[in-house]
Amino acid sequence: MPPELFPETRVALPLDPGAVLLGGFALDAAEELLAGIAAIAAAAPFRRMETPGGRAMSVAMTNAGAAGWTTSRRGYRYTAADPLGGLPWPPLPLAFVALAGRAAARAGFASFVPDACLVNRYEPGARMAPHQDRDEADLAAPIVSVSLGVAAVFLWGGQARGDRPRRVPLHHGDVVVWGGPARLTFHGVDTLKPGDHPLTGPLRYNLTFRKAL
Ligand code: MD6
Ligand code: FE
Repeated sequence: MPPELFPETRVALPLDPGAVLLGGFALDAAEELLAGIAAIAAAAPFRRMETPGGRAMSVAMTNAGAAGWTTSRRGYRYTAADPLGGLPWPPLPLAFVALAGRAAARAGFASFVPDACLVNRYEPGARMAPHQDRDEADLAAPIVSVSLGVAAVFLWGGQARGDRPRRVPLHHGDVVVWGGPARLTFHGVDTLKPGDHPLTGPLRYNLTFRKAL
């Protein structure tokens, strides 16, 4: 369906100072982004990483860019190489960098050039426990997060772990940008419900762009 018939899906919804949901911002780029994800995964396959506590994450992950986020028994870190195989992470496709920069600018963060893209893949039942993104060297840069495929419920918390989160639906093509006073907000993703999307089947993908180095 042509998204321009549904202007409400292109609305910017402020979540907090420094954080905004750009509804449908990535719709036009979605197929290109999914093709890029397939190319990234061909070089650096999705895998369920281990938490420092020794449990396998329910979300499968891979990365593109100069730095990739990993977790293992040794903790959370950014690495230049994929620990599976030891090669550098695949390059960030230019279309990814361009989209992230446009979204950041739309949210008021000029000149955002990411060097890391974490690719998350959710199957039904997968979830992301509430956390802060604080492993990046440059916390002055925002984060740009793109949702593709089956919709999920984003849990948008506060500055303290105990703050009760708001439940924000994230649909295919939605982009969340946050930075500044919202940069360390606690957030997570509720358990993915069974669904079916024309482009991804039962899966949800999420791209999070950061300046990690
Ligand atoms: C997800 N996202 O949407 C998980 N982190 O699949 C995140 O954990 C996240 O969306 C930082 C910034 C944006 C995000
Ligand atoms: Fe996060």
